[in-house]
Amino acid sequence: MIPKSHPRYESLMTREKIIDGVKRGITSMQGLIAEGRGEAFDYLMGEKTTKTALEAEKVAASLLLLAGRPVISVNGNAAALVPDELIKLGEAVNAPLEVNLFHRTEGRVNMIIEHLRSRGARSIYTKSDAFIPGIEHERAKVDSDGIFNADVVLVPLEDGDRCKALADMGKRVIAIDLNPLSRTARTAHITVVDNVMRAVPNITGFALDMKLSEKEALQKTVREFDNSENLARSIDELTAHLRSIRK
Ligand code: PTJ
Repeated sequence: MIPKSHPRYESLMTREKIIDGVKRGITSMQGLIAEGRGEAFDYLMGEKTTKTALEAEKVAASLLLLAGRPVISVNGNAAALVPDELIKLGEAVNAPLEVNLFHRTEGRVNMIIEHLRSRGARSIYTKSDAFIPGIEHERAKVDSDGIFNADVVLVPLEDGDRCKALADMGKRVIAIDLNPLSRTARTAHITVVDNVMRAVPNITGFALDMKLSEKEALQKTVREFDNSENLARSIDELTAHLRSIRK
């Protein structure tokens, strides 16, 4: 039992969720390592949503609202950490979910689909009848109506090569990744440098607020966003946070 009064309660609870995901067969063993890396970056950032991340979250919501065929990709870590939040986001922006795994087994794909359905997900792409060109591992397998056909794909925390392959297919990619230096962060069109636990509800909040906004206003928000600049500012925020502790 972790007491709520513990100063790092949220972080420790996140860890418990990932461990639970591994025990249930939803999350891969490698997911534990990914979580550790994420935790380290979150710690360096001060375990809070920065101003820069909040800006990216607003742009992400705008792009999802503008999309014609948005899809939210779900891996083993996202399924363990934010299943309900991803379902809510999907409903807010009309984006079905699709399970897409790096360490893919059919068993784990089906278990995650069942997990999402049991939490209330109604719209999930479940076929694996198409391949993302340029990817030689199992992550290439996608649904021809889902990720393969999407114009905007949200990829919460992952390794980098699929992000580039999706961008090469002409899709707009939104990544959530606490590591502003990662390949995913540098390849995505919009990178949210924030913990997926905070990022997904924030994007949903923006989407609900902006749902009735004019298309032109959303387009302007997306057009004015510069991902490289945003990533550079994330690194500035990280170093500023470290300097503030050093004083
Ligand atoms: O379920 P699978 O088989 O698809 O595998 C999923 C993982 C995440 C294991 C796989 O994609 C992988 O190995 O990813 P990487 O290369 O470890 O990258 C994960 C990235 O996510 C790293 O840059 C971490 O910093 C970041 N990350 C980890 N936890 C979080 C996070 N970003 C946001 N929120 C987190 N909670």
